[in-house]
Amino acid sequence: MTQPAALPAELPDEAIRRFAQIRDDFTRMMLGYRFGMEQVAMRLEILREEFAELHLDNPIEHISTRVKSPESILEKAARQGVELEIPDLREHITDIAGVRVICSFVADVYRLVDSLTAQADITVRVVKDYIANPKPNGYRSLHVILEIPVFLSSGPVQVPVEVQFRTVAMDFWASTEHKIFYKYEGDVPPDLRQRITDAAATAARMDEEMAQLHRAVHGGD
Ligand code: 0O2
Repeated sequence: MTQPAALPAELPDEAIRRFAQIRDDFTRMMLGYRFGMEQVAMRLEILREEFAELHLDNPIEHISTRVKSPESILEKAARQGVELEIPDLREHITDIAGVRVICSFVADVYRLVDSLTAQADITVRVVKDYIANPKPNGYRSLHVILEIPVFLSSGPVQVPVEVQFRTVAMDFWASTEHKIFYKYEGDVPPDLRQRITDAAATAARMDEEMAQLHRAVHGGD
């Protein structure tokens, strides 16, 4: 078993004890998020394999996962005025564990959300439908913050996981927009901002065109 790193001997016992407690609590919290995220990804993989094996229309193109870094959690907590205590972080920072699911068609997004959230031990906390109501810059995706149980040695914990569902076209726009914002460090000139928003509309038209082609070939509404 890995032993925790030794602390400097000159620190008072109480400070060492408190530090070790915070470190262990934080490690346990992050483990819970990782396991929760892996559980959600596994549930989605099961659906994907089921669709594939039964030769049904597979709605899932790609699944990715990430746990927010401690720096990014602390930065978001500071930005939102959240206390740097574990119960406060648990309550208010709901995207520590993230899963992103890329679907072929918009209809697949809604079909998949329904299949996942119908599972008996999954609780939906928040749904943000930026497909029905895109952000002003054109960002589209469906975000679901759900809770899934994770069974640790200390007992079960309900872990919130943010799942972002989007189409390939939405994902292409979002990842490219993210890069452009990074390059300009958030200060994008207005004409470029407008072009980014126009590009989001182009991506939405592409989704609609592909859905129409799919219906023309395979039927359906
Ligand atoms: P990362 O690395 O992808 O996790 P906040 O998280 O404070 O921004 P809120 O209300 O908690 O705000 O969440 P929101 O806006 O519903 O969703 C936040 C996440 O959605 C972001 O996470 C992005 O992944 C994605 N997102 C939201 N808006 C945009 C956008 O305009 N462009 C792009 N490319 N992605 C967006 P993070 O933490 O920013 O990053």
